Amino acid sequence: MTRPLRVAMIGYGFMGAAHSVGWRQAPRVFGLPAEVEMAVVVGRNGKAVAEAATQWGWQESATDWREVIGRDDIDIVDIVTPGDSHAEIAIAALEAGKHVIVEKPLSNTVAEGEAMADAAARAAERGVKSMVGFTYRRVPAVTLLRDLIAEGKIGRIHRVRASYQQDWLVDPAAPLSWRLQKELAGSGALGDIGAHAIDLTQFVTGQSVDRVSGTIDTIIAERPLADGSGTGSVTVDDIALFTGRLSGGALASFDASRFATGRKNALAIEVSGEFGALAWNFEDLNSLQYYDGTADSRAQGFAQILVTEPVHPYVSAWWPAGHMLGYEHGFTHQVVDLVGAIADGAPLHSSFEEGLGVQRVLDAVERSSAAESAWVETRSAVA
Ligand code: SOE
Repeated sequence: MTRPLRVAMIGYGFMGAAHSVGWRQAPRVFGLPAEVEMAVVVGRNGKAVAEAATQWGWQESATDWREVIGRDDIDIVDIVTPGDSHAEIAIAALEAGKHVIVEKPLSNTVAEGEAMADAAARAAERGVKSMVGFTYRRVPAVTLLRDLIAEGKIGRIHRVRASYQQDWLVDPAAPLSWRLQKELAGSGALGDIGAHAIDLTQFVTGQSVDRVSGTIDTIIAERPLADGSGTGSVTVDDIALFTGRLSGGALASFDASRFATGRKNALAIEVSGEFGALAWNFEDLNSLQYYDGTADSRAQGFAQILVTEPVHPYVSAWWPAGHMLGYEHGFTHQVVDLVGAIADGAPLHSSFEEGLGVQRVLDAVERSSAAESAWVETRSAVA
């Protein structure tokens, strides 16, 4: 029998916790084609990473990712560090022959993303798999939404509305975390959560966002440093608004904000087509709204499909029909798909190439905003 696939996770913040849940649950709940072992978690602070290892069930902890990547007993490298180290770690891991999963967004810049996609393509020739953690694709209702569009249920796509709203930066006392520094995070709301809205749009429609026009804004430019030693500059956007033209011709609008007062994690997408529409939002993540424009006109209206049945994607491995899933299940499904691709050669989506595509859209939005070419003075007035 072949030995288990042994995983090293680099990083151990919020996403480290979420990925750990995925690695722990997937082999227990799904019949995976290979055994998986949570071998080692890596971080710079030895004491803190050792505690994380104990809490989440990793066999050991380490402080030097290069040494871990060089180990023969490691098969998969899971990267959950801030974006500034994604390219270096992922390329080194791929060149060492390790399968790689990296948190979104793929990289901080298009140039890094291109180097990563090149490294992934070269590694793929040797059977090495790579994946970007666009987890929301793997929410059963989102996968179903994609499947129904692909089957033609709503016909030609006319319009997409994608929005991701959070409010954790409304408080001026919120400290200057790494997510607010361009050199660490790449961008702000745009890349952190707008990337999900772009990815979902491209995933469910099967179309690329080919052109954009956008505006980004920073509302609070100076924030307290986490260690209390003063303040520092916010160098990323707080809000990103943009429109996009899809490869099939339809218009899409995108709205990403970490200043949406009262909205905690409101990711939503609605796709309007010639025969109907489909809508999903994270706050009701087991439901898919479906409007069938071909139904008897007296009985038309958005219907709620509860995506909790064994016929639905990923669901049959979990609970009896009708029992709900949550945020963490997407991370488990991500592991199921990656291990399936490694062990059985099952097709894998959210490739580095797709991650690079999202990166190109993020970059285009920033360039569009800097150019301000879309602004037209209106001479409107209010009383
Ligand atoms: C922070 O805004 C964040 O954790 C994102 O980075 C994640 O991708 C999203 O799932 C939740 O919000």
